[in-house]
Amino acid sequence: MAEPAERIRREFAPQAEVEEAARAMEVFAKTHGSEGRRVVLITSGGTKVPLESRTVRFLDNFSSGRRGAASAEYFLQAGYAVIFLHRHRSMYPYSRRYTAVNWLDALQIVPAPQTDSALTEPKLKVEADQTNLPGIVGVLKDYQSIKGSGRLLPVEFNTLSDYLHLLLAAAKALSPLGANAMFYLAAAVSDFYIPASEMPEHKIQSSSGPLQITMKMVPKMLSPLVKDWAPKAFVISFKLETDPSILIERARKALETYRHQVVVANVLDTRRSYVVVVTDVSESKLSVSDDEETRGVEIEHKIVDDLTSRHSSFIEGLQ
Ligand code: 9Z3
Repeated sequence: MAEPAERIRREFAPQAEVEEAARAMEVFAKTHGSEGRRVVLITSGGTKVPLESRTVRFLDNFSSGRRGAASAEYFLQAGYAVIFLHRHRSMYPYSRRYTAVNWLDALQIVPAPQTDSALTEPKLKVEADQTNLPGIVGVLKDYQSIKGSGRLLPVEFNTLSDYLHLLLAAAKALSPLGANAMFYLAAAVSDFYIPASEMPEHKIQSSSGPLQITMKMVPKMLSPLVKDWAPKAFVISFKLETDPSILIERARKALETYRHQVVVANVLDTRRSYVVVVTDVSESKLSVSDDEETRGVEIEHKIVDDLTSRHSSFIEGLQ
């Protein structure tokens, strides 16, 4: 295994049950691979970078995980098997539509039909008020059908360190699938971290005055992923900027540096309605109009449609 993998093992202590998740991903990839199904690894959500070993404070970022969770639904709809590598408590496929709902307002206690003798306590059941949960019947049906199909494997990370270990494990699991594997790297991963050896053990004291920290660069995973870990896979990274004027140039730079297939470029403020799909030879703008938005069209649907067809061409050796 190439040097970056060694560095991850040496410098980042995982907290999650990485080995168990690694085994689950391997079995999942084997099962779906042997049935000829395409498998996509979606990464989603932000990462948490601790400032102390007994962590009180950490550095986080804005990502809600909506892009990843919505995309997972559309990949599942397109027939893919999905490993959903997501930040703990970030948005989740299907349930993401109800993150703003207070469930206690949406549920009611009602009497249940009595089957036993009159001596037992009256039975109660809980009913959902659908006005507070728009579309719940359809969403629940989709969720249950996908769950039953075994095509969705959720894997959670919390810290940057967990993420790095799990991405490496996922790449190993998917590599045997060759071009049938897709990596859809939508997580907003920290570029900076403090190595365990340089981290204070205890809570940093404010009595010591203003805080100055120096952070190291996180190893770029895309490079070994494309070159060594899963060299035949179809790899998509996301490029996020706040300044639209440098977006495409940065996306092109990433393609040149890592030599993968696609960069989906987006700007923080407009990311829900506009992205550019950038390849070596093309730039395709995808957008959601106001009218489409009111009809519930999501940009992720368009991104996934675009990428699944590019993936087909890639498998056929055309891209
Ligand atoms: C993205 O650009 C995603 O589209 C968003 C989605 C994180 C903006 P939300 O989770 O937002 O739906 O709220 N992801 C990649 C962001 C990133 O950090 N990319 C790195 C970079 O731009 C390269 S891998 O340098």
